This record gives sequence, C-alpha cells and structure tokens, in this order.
Amino acid sequence: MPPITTPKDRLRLALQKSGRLSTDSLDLLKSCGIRVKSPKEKLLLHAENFPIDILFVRDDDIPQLVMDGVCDLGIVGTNVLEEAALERRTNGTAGGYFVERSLDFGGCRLALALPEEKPYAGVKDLQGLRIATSYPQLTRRYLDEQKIKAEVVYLSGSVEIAPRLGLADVICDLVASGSTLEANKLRAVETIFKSTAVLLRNARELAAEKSHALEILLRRLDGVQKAADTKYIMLHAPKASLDQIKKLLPGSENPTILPLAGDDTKVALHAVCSEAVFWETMESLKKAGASSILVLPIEKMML
Ligand code: PRT
Ligand code: ZN
Repeated sequence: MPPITTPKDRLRLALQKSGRLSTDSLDLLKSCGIRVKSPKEKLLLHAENFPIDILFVRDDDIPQLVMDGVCDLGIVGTNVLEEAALERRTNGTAGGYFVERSLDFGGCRLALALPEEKPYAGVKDLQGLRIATSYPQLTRRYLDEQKIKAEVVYLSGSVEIAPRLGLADVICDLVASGSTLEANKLRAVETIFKSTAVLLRNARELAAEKSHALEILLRRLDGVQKAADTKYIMLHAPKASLDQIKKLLPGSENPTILPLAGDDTKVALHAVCSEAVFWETMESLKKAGASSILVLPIEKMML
C-alpha cells in the first residue's frame, strides 16, 4: 500500500470521532468560521469554506497520526498525547510534533485513587501495591519519580471497578467531577497529571498554501479564545464617582464615556474587560454608584 500523504494545499486535522472532545472540537471549528457538513458519517470530510480536511478517528490514534505526518494537526487531550509520547520514547520511535495551542475544554486530571476505607498517609503507602490504569506510561513515570515500586496493570476501560473485582488495590484514572470515584467508593489521593485538550501539530515545515491556511486558522482560534475570556460591560455612572468606577473595571483600558439624555449628573460607560467580570465586581460597581450594569459576551475579536 502506498504511504498516505496529505495534500499539498489542504491542511489535514484529526478529530475524535465520538466522545468527550468531539462536540467541543467541532464547535471550535465552527466558531472559527469553518463549515463542516454532516460530520461523523464519513471518515474524511472536506470543509466547505476553508482549505482543511477533517479525519474522524478514536482519540488514541490522534498522536500517532500527527507524529507520523499523516495529519498536520490534531485535537487531543494531553493525557493521551503524553502517554503516546512516553511509549514512543520507550520504543525509540519518537516523532516530531509540538503543541500549537492549549484549548479551554477537555480539562481533567489523572489521579491515583483507592477504596475509601483504605488508610493513606502518603505516596509511600503505594509501595508493593497493584495499580490498574489505562495510562501505564504516565503511572510508571510518576512511581519512578517517587521511587515507589508497585505493579502496574493495564486495563483499557472500566478501571474504576478493578478494586471491587480484586484486580488491583489502587487505580490511576481520569477524574473530572469526581462522581465516578464517589459512586465506586473510591477517593483520589494523588494527582499525577493535569490534562486539557490541545491543538497538536506535526513539526515538519508546511508547504506555502498550508502554512498560510494555518496562520489564518490560528489567528481565528486566538480570536475565539480571547473573546471567551473577554466581556463587554455597559453601565451608568455618576460623574462624581467615574474615576472610582473606572478603577474597578477588570483589565480594561480607556472606556468610552457617553452623555446620558436627560441627566447631566450621570454618563454611560462602555468598556471591554479582558478579565472575568464576577458578581463581586458588579456588586462593587453598584456600591460605587453605578447602575444599569450590563455584561455582554463577545463573539469574536481581532486586535
Ligand atoms: O472512543 P475513543 O477512544 O475516541 O474515546 P475514549 O472513550 O477513549 O475517550 P473519552 O471520549 O471518554 O475521553 C476523551 C478525552 O476527554 C480524554 O482523553 C480526556 O482528555 C478528556 N476527558 C475529560 C475525560 C474526562 N474529562 C473524563 N471525565 N476523559 C474521560 N473521563 C472519564 C474517566 O475516565 C472516568 O471514567 O469520566 C469518568 C470520570 O468522570 P467524573 O466526572 O465522574 O469524575
Ligand atoms: Zn480513547
């Protein structure tokens, strides 16, 4: 079979076909203005209005596809990426890649957890135990760093039931809300890795057309991510407390000040805040004399 090569003028991006990262990954493309018709019915889809093709696969295959250059880009959790990278380093088949952007979804942590009733005073208590995990490389690395000798057993799924089945004393699994651990009467005792979804990129230099497309994609992506952290705030402020109110606005420069029809004592203030606007901030603004405070989301930004 001839090697699979990527076209010279279209980027190829690997996405999880069906799972926790799928919707967020597709939503991100959509916010970047990239239209993909009826996803998931096909393995490979061409975006309608951008030079990018999307390959839908299992998340475990994404690091390899990018490292081997079958895809230029991929969206995957750093848990899966680091596990694959460690495995490749062990086998001596490490491929060139780098993390182009961290994304603000898919957050979770890889944690060691043991039955609630089992006493635990510190990592030393793991000595000699049997640990079930889908992440043997990351688990082994942690144990080596901590100089703990323990047996690592690989399970591809349902790791949380391993202690109940007598397969292991401890598990090392992904935790998000913690409800799976709770339902299985387990408690997390150590976080060994913090994960988030990332945009992964093959390290080879891209042909000019692809490089240009990637530049546009990254600029849009930065705009979307920046907009998500940024809010537009509008309020009415008494002229007398305007300076105090301006100081309370999180991460904003030079607000727009407009006269208010029919009221000489007040002005309208509009500002872009580059940091989160919490209820506490709004309460402080109100205390300082502001009224009609509106906080609006920003959809896109280009600075
Ligand atoms: O079929 P495919 O191989 O593509 O998917 P998958 O079943 O291997 O992965 P999937 O879709 O479950 O997760 C994809 C990625 O989402 C993971 O690799 C992580 O990067 C990220 N992610 C974020 C999570 C979680 N949060 C998560 N909570 N992946 C899995 N979980 C599981 C965890 O394994 C445990 O069973 O959810 C359970 C714990 O969740 P809480 O909320 O009860 O703590
Ligand atoms: Zn998977």
